[in-house]
Amino acid sequence: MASTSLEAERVRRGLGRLARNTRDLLLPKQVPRRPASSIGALEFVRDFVAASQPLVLTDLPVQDWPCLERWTEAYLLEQVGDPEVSVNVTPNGLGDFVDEQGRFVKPLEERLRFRDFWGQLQGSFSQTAAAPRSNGVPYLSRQNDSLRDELPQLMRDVPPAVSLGVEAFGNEPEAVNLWVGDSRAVSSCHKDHYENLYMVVQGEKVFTLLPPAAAPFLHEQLYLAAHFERGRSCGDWETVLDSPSERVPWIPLDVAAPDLALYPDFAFAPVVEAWLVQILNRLRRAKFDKFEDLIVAIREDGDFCKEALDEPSFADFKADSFFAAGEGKL
Ligand SMILES: O=C(O)CCC(=O)C(=O)O
Repeated sequence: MASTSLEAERVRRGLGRLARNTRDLLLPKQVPRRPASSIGALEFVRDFVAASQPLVLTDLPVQDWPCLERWTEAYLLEQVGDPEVSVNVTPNGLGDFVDEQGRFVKPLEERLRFRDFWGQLQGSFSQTAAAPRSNGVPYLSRQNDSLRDELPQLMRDVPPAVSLGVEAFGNEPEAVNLWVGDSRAVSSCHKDHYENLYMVVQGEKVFTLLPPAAAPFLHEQLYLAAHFERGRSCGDWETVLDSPSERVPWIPLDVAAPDLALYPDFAFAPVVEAWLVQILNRLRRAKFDKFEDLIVAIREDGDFCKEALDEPSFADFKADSFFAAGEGKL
């Protein structure tokens, strides 16, 4: 018995050292940003993939990504308004999370015409997280190849594969997903065992990223699986245990606001935040030569943001309906 606990302590210390070394030697203070054309597969694999390091690729060529120009509301509704898509709906915006009763809760999956999903999303911009719409927070977030499977009409607007990924990972993409949602939709902390290339077509996306060495410090446990269902009266939601309910391993903590009293090991986990942003391309072309520089500065320095946007040359930018509607969120 004594030797088992000694062994456990030795492993615990070793994992702690690995996490500390990862933080000190490998974790970038900020996720590096590189123009896509400046990096080849060898460098990508050597410096990023093999070392489990994230990278933001900027300046993607518009000719390879027609979606950047084409995906306006009018275009999307014309192309895919009527087909049905699977939409994950939750009362609180949280997909796949551990609730206060210690259940692993999955969203309600509803089939909606794309135009009805879009209408619900637009209708909810005036709502806040504190007062969510009674019919829930919709997030088009199906896995398993949702773009090719449910919206193949849009595949002409993206390359069939990203050549850097094909060369670096050694295969064509196993799944191409399209996810559409607003700022209330939050994916809880989870482990991905696949390499991911993530493209933001419009808006802003923030990732909290943890290297593999953080895994022992995430308080992962088994939870009974449950799902959301709509209640009897409009606006009511119920959490219902799956039948039969399996135990699912999941991470219970909120990495954006971890409760260290409840989850003290998380203090040892190395963490870095990555944010991606894509503003409507027409604004980008019209207003900025060095758009990435402006956005980085805005993100890092709120005062710069205020000053920059107060300059007369940015007046049109600020008045654009995209920002006036509060969607820009910069
Ligand atoms: O976009 C999200 O909300 C989560 C994305 C994700 O979980 C993933 O790419 O693995």
